[in-house]
Amino acid sequence: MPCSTGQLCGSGPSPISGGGCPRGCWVVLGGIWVQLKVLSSRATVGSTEVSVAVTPDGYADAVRGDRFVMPAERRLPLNHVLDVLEGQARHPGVLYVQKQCSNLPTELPQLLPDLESHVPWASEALGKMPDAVNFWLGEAAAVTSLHKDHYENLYCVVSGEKRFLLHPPSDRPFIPYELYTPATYQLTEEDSFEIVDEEAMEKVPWIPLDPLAPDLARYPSYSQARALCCTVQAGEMLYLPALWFHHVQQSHGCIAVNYWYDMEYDLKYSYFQLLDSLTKASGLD
Ligand SMILES: O=C(O)CCC(=O)C(=O)O
Repeated sequence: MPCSTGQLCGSGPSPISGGGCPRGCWVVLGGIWVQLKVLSSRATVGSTEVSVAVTPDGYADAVRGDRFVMPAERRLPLNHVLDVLEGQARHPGVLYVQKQCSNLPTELPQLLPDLESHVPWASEALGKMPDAVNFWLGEAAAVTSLHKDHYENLYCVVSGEKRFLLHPPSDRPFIPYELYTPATYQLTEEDSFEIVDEEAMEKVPWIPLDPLAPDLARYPSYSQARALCCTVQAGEMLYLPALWFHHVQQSHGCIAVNYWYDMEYDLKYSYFQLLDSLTKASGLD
């Protein structure tokens, strides 16, 4: 059973936030108190347009049928996103501000004075600065499907909570991958969604399995995988090591900022590549 092996990190109320943290709160980053006044006032960033992933069901970058489907992307003022989240305005589909590759400095530079540009202890330990600082704000229905990245991920929750389901890289033999034709959701004039193939793109290897409801008849090896679950609350930070598989859910309106440090392509990476190749060669995939 997924998540039967207990908690990876604390899930009690943050000593700082007292369990609740409206817009504007204090978080601890490696022992340093940092005032994150993210969204402390709609006046600061409300009129700023941000990229928003829009999907019919909350799943961006996920397998749907025989396709790997990416979200429709809309540019919306942050105020509008907040209004939709608060039920004051309507927009078709499920919204998630989640454009990666440093959407915080590129799309919301007004917030930069309110947070640290890096996590000092992590930068010291890893011997480098982050490649990207990302801002996340989404509806409860927005879910990130199981995947892994080549980043050391320092994931800070500012408001609300995120629920991570994690697998170590050593679970790779039990986690299925298949090749999918890439496609993108498009919003029609009638506010419905169409799936349009990305003809020019190569097939995408992706994980078809939903760890919350694994199809064990189709993917029996997954029963040997052992998931770890943790809830990261406002004021807390998760260190999610590179190559760990992760599936992410959130509370409604959760705000998070994370720091991606490129991994070292060292022995750890080579071992993972070996395991990956052996898994494919043995037909376990
Ligand atoms: O917060 C999320 O929804 C996903 C985060 C994630 O996948 C990442 O930081 O790599």
